[in-house]
Amino acid sequence: MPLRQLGAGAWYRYEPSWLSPEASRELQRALTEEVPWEQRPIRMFGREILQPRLIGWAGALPYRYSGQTLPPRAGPDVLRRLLERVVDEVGVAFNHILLNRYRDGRDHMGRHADDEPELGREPVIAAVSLGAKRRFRLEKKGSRTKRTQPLADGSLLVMGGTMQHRWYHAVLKETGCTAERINVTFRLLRGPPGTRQQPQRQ
Ligand SMILES: O=C(O)CCC(=O)C(=O)O
Repeated sequence: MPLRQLGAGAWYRYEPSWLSPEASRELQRALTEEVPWEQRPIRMFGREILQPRLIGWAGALPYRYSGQTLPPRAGPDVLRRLLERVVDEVGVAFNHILLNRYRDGRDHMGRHADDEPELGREPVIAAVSLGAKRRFRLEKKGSRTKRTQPLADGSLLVMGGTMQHRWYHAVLKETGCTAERINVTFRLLRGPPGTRQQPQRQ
């Protein structure tokens, strides 16, 4: 998979056609039907707001982000099969799946980094995109440097190294986008919320 180095140990890999158009369409259909989608509240700047998208998840450990905790939940078989493929491709034993469903271009995701301690020091995070192509914005922390990576239908994105410590990411609003998109994100949780990786021995 093509590798993009962003400096200071931050990198991502992006494969635009990881799934065929037919496989992607079928997966999007199955996930739309089989995942229990919710619009959940999160805490932002001390206020509770509804997330501007629907979410679903699967994993044996709770996952906490933006002031909400997703309890352990089993996923449908279709997700388990996708997890196996992504684990094979990336070589990381992912154990948590978060799904984001953008109903149209008004649904979006604000700037953030996946830097919860239970993800470890340099987490590898993989994401499969299904449906509408959306713009993924990368912003270097403490700088004006920005990059935009369009995420195509059937693509696989893998972020790693210092990416979560040095860069934010976001999914931008796009007026004019009327189609749905599902993002399926794979993480390796090292324990329940707050778990810290043990320091490495010299
Ligand atoms: O929808 C996307 O591609 C981004 C998902 C994301 O940033 C996240 O789950 O943390």
